[in-house]
Amino acid sequence: MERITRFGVSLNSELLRRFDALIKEEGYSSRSEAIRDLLREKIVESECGNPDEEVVGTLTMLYNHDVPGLVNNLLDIQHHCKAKVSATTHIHLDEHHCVEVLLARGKAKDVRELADAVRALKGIDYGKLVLTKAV
Ligand code: NI
Repeated sequence: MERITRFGVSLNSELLRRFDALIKEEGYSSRSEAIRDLLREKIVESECGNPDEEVVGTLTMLYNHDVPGLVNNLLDIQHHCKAKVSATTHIHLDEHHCVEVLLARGKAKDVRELADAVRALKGIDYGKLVLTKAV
């Protein structure tokens, strides 16, 4: 069974007022739940900063599939990278543009290397990587 610890926090009232307004807007039912999420987010961010940490990465990309060689290069990178590509989803946005979300697992440095290689391709208009792990 998980042990729960209570602790007190001192902060100025204006900061607390703004925090309460924000979490109310986001639908939190209590400060505790909002603070737990903030702590997890901070820990995930820090641990994913460790190059050897095992993580899951989602890479959201927007690209123009008409750019010569782009689609082949995209596939080639995914087949040869150190990270393991678990899944991709693809939406044909309009006649020229595609949105693709790629899910990859592996060491943070390998997932970042994959994302960097993809983003550097000519024709990739947008590429945003989010790393996560269980905490
Ligand atoms: Ni497409």
